[in-house]
Amino acid sequence: MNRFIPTFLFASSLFLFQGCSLLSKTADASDQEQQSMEHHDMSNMDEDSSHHDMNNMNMDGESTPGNSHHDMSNMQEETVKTETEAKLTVPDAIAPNQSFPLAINIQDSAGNPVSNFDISLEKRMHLIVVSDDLEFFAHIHPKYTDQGQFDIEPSLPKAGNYTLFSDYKPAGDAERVSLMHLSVAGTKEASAKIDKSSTKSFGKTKVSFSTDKEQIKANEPLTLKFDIQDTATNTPVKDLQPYLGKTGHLIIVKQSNTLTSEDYIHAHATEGTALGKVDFETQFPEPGKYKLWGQFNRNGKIITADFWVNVL
Ligand SMILES: [Cu+2]
Repeated sequence: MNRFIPTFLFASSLFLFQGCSLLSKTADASDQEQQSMEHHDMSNMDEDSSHHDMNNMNMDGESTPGNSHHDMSNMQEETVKTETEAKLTVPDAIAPNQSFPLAINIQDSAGNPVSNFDISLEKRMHLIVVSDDLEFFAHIHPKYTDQGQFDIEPSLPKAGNYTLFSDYKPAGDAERVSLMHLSVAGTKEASAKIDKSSTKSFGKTKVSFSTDKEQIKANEPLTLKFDIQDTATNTPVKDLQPYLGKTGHLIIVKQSNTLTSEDYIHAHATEGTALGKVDFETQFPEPGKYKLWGQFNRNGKIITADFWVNVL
């Protein structure tokens, strides 16, 4: 009897303690769930939401090591998503056709440099530069210096405004796209007329663009098809090689008065297509005119094939 009471007291206090800890665990779990939901909501509002989801969809089902890595980052996106910002530093006056120093500093929301990046498709940063009329396009790779800073010396062909989409992935975090703007000084030339043709030659390469749908409608998944031939022989090219880890890259930008990161899509080629054929699966977020640039590697020479599409 003497021994029973203390045991009983001990047992009941243990029970109470356990009950408490269970309660607090439940509370913790629901807190976490709420937090991660808030993160998710934030990430939806964030710059790289739907486009990147599409992007990731394109990458699913492929089996390169880079891909499974990317899938992991998708899972992390649910819980880890820091806010980042890209700060652009360029000279006050930029002249056409003259190279100039361009620095991009990636910072977190507190203004601290983000200094660790995962390598995505062979690079720490992919930088897409387009003129506002979408006539000019460049896909370049600034060199990582230190303390969140990337440097490159580009040159831009004509006066006017340009938009820069920087695509990067802070270590262990979700991939994102940050937008920047710059202008080149001088008198603006009139934009060239939009070339709507779907077959064009780019040097020794002839590219035909088509889709698997008769009409391209917003928010409908579709396949964008590139048929790549040698102009000399009119036969499918046999010398396509991977470019930045993929058979092809496709950048799509919506024609818009003020470009936002919502206007930007970066898709990757699906694997297993026939000789000289490169397919991309994607969808357009809203009706409008879009310009797309397919990029392919012919034995070390990068072909950039641009086309316009009208999305209903
Ligand atoms: Cu790139």
